[in-house]
Amino acid sequence: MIAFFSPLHVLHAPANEFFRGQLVPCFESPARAAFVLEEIAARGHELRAPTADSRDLLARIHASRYLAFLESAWSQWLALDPGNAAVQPFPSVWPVRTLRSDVEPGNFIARLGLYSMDNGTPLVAGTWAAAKAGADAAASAARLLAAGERSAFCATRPPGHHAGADFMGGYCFLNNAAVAAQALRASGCARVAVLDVDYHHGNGTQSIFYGRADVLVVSLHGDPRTEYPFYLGHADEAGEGEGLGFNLNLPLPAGTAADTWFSALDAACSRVERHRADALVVSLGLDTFVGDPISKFSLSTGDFHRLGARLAKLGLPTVFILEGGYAAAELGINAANVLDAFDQA
Ligand code: Q9C
Ligand code: ZN
Repeated sequence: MIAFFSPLHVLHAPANEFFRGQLVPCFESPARAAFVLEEIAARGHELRAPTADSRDLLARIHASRYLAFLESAWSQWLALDPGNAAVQPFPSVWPVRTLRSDVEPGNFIARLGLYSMDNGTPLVAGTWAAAKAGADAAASAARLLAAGERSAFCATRPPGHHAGADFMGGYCFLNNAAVAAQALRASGCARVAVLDVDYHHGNGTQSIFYGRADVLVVSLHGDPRTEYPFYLGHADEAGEGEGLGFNLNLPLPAGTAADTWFSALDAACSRVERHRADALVVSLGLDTFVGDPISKFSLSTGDFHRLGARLAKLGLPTVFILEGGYAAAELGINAANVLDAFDQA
C-alpha cells in the first residue's frame, strides 16, 4: 500500500501536556510517526511525500477565522513577548454556555480558548506546518484513489478527528479524515463513509458532517460517559436535518474485550454497506491496543490483522488516516498489521 509521510511532522513536538492537573511529557510525540515509518518501510510499503495542496479543501471543512488563527497563532504569541518563544501557551478560559463565541477577543489566550475544546492540545511554532502537511497527505491519498488505486495510508501526525470546523482539541488541529472525505466527494464519489475506530469518539468529524447525508460517519469508541471527549459520542446522536440517519455511534464501556469490539465493528461495517458508499475513509486510531497508556480497550497486536481483514471485506477504495495510539514502540507494528491484512485480503 502506498503510504504518505511528511518529515515536517517533527516540527510539532510540544514538550508537555496537562494530565490530571500536572504537566507531563506529551503522549502524542514525534516518536510515534518514526516507529510507523520504520515498520511500514521494513514491510515493503512504498513511501511518498504529499503532493496535493489541501488549502481549498481545508476552507470547505474549517471556518476561515479558525484557519487564519491557527496559521498565525505562533507569531501572535511571539508578538506579545519575544520571550514567549520558550513558553508553551495554554488556554485557560472558554466561551461555554451563555458566553459569546461570535466576537474574536483581542486577548491571545482568550482567542486560544475560543478555538480550543480543552487544555490538552499544546500548540508550538511548527504546529501549523506539521498539521498542514498531514492535511496535504489526506488530500494526496484521495487523489490517488481517484486515479484508480485501491487504498492509501496517511502516516500523519498530529491526528485530526477531534478537530471541528472551528476548534482544536484532543491533540488535533486540522481534520485530516474530513479533508480526505471532502476530497473524495470532489473527485466524483457520490457517497463516502468515514469509519472511526480510534478509542476516542471522533467528535470533530461527527460535527463537521452532522447535517450531511453524502458523508456517513460511523464511530466505535469508549463510552463518553467516562471517556474523552465526554461531551459527544452517545448512541442517540443520529445526525440532523438532511443528515438524520447518517451518523452512527457505537459506544462501548471502558474495559470492553476484543470479541465484543469486533461484534460492534461488524455492526459498523453493516451500516457502511447499507450506505452504498463509493469510498471509505478509516480514521485509524490504534489506541484500542491493550498496551495503550491512556485508553481502556484490549486489542492485541494480532487483532489488528483481524481489523484489516474485516475492513477489506467491505470491498471499497479506502484511505487510512493515522489518528491516536500512544504505545509508540508498538504503533508501527499495529498499523502495519492493519495495512498488510487489508492488502492480503
Ligand atoms: N491532557 C486522540 O487519540 N487527553 N486523542 C487526555 C489530557 C485526551 C486523544 C489527557 C486524549 C485525546 C487523537
Ligand atoms: Zn484516540
